Amino acid sequence: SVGFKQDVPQEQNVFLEDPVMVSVLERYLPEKVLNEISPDLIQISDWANTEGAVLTARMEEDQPRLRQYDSWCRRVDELLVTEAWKKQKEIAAREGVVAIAYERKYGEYSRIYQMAKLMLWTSGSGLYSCPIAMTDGCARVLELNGTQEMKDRVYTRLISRDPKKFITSGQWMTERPGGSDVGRTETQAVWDASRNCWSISGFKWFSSATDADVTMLLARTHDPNPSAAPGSMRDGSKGLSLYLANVRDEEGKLNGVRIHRLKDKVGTKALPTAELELDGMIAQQVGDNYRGVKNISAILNITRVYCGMGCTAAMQRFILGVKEYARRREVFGALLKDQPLHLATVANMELQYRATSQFTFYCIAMLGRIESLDNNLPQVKDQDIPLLRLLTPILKVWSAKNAFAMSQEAMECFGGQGYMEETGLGRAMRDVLVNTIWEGTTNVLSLDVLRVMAETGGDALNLYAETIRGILSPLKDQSQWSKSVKSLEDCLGLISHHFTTYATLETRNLLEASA
Ligand code: MFK
Ligand code: FAD
Repeated sequence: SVGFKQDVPQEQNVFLEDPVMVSVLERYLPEKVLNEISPDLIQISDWANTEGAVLTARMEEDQPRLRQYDSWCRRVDELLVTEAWKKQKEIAAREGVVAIAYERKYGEYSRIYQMAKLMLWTSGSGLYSCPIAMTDGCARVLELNGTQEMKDRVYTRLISRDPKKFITSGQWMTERPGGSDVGRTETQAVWDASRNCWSISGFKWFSSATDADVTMLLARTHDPNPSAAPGSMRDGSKGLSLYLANVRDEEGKLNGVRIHRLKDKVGTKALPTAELELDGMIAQQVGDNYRGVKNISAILNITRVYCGMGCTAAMQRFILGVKEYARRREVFGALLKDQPLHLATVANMELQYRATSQFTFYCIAMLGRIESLDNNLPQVKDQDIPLLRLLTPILKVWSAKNAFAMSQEAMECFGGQGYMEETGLGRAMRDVLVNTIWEGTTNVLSLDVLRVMAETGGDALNLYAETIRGILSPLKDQSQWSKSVKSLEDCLGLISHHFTTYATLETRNLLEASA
């Protein structure tokens, strides 16, 4: 057709095009490590734009389906996922997206390397980042609390780079009476002496990775003591234990699971999220009896950092896309990039992205140091544990709200085209939105922050104040700072101020470097 044709925004190698990411990595990684991992970060960014983009499009077009009955009306509950989804599993193994964190080749820096790679991989992963997050969390639980048998049989495969060995894990917590309030769990675990295992029955209301090989799940434990009255259980969350189960047996038959139905979701369409009925699922207990919530919290604390990483990755794509379009779209006689008001909008988005990426990697660096504690490396700081415990729920909440707000700004920056499905912004907006809900909603995580404050008698907050002393001049006097924090809003406001200050300092450094 004749007439105007818009100069098309081009895909970019995100790692090479984003000075913010490089600068954040420079802050946390020794030069030698950054030099060594950079080629891998460049190649994964290229992959996300090429094979990753093709696979993601296929996964979106051909969404998971459930074939519940065969032609003879026998219940089969066959979950049908695309070849593209299966291929993602293979790629995840080969690229070591879980393995890097556990091989610990770079000691405390391994987590930073892994999360940087995940950030660049995630846009091409078509939501496979979700099972990867849960797999990583499961690996951490088994590393901390698994028996040697669980480590040999399961853990080694969760962290394998061999696609033939690599397995993924689910995380089944949410039930119909309560997702936030898991103390209302109805699912029960009964000791089966004849099979020397636990037998689990109940109903799990959300299972994101229904094609996972194994799963971690919570269930209310029947008192295994032979002298206990049959069926005796404890109420609330103090009656729950953590279990590990194979989802299918070696022939692919479901292990006491019926797939009730697949969820019809607002976004994350490529992800096979299902409702599951459990009837005699064979499982092993992980960690102590009745410590289920505490034991599964190691997964929550990993997957919540993944949410931070995933939101940062989405924001990175939004800002790079918006800037690329602003270089090509002309309005009222000037490119968008030269229109002051548009520039102000983009600058604000850029600051949000920078602050979020600073915050995310600040937490990831701590996670890496804590995990290297297992190897007794000397550089671990004791303060990291309470600090990360305090900051993880805040990161999750803050990044999720920021990323969704930014998805709206990004859409608007593309004008009417932004609202078209073909630009992918609608999908990105729907997908990023879920981060406000899964792995804990905003208010539930706000209460988690208060839980940490109560449990540590304010020590975690004081540690934080100490850590940022000197960065924020008005807050130099720690005692004053602690006094000024009277509410959760104050706490969030100050943390936001801290990372926005980091982002501003970083902007100054970048400007000086480019001058
Ligand atoms: C790219 C991103 C991909 C991400 C993929 C995600 C896929 C989606 C998967 C899901 O959504 S899985 C379901 C996620 N579900 C949640 O996040 C549940 C949200 N609800 C909460 O977090 C509640 O606060 C909680 C379930 C923990 C409340 O349980 P309780 O038992 O009523 O709380 P309680 O009694 O305060 O805590 C029990 C113990 O756990 C306490 O320790 P003690 O018994 O020793 O005192 C707490 O300190 C401890 N605890 C709770 N949260 C903790 C924790 N410990 C460490 N870290 C935490 N986060
Ligand atoms: P509720 O807990 O009923 O929350 C409803 C509202 O009440 C929320 O606004 C919440 O903030 C508020 N609220 C709750 N408690 C309080 C309180 N004390 N004070 C103030 N407000 C409160 N779960 C899994 O276990 N495994 C999965 O794989 C999984 N995958 C998911 C995939 C998707 C796409 C989605 C959307 C969810 C998934 N979930 C999964 C479930 C998710 O973790 C829960 O939906 C979430 O934790 C909230 O629980 P709920 O749905 O029961 O809501």
